[in-house]
Amino acid sequence: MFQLLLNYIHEYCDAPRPWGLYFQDSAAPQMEGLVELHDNIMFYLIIILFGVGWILTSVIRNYASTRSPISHKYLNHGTLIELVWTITPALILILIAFPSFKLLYLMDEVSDPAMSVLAEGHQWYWSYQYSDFLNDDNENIEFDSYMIPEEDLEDGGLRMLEVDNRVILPELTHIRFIITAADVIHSFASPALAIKCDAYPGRLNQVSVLINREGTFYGQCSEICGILHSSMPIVIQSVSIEKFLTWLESQ
Ligand SMILES: [Cu+2]
Repeated sequence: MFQLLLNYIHEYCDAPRPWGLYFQDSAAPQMEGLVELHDNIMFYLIIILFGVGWILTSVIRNYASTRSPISHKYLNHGTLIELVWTITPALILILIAFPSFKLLYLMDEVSDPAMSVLAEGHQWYWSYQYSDFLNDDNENIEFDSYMIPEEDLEDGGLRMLEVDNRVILPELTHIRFIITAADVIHSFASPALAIKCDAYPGRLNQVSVLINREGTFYGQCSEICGILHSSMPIVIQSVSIEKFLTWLESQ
């Protein structure tokens, strides 16, 4: 029973929901960082929103009145207010820029990965290669991952998101994704893992990820790449290391 519940959680609880407006639940340290940066910026944004809103309503309501704190006093010229509205935004921008750059360079770092996965975008599917592992025929483990069309979906399968071959990855392991494309520009993306990386033909881009829990994470190609751009989803399933080894064994 418990196992059944756990399977359900791992299978469905990270799936995107209709009308989902906020981030998906994070499953990687980078995503925690992004959510934190977002909340940080929202803090300043709300202060600015209310500040500007107050000034605007004040100007509209009291424009002709001598009681007006803003519109009357600074109708022609005001050195002080000009200094304030120049320096304050500059300071706020600096306050936003520092954590932003910190996160940007932190996410750029690919530190000593335990394994690499090559993801190659094609019109219109993804193919994956586990170049660190060989199968019984001494070949790299590689497979294509196609979307399952709506009429072939099993009960509970997600429309336009389910694929025939998922990317299986171990949890709590430093993984490097090498991302490229075979034909046109695609983009490899998984919101819960904070991955979004352009896939260019003839170029290898890399991102690193550490998935900190088990789960099934959905993403989509995020660069308009042709008529079936919306039909090349990405499904990354994170499992325990034992399960990952069993899966490797079966390839
Ligand atoms: Cu694409």
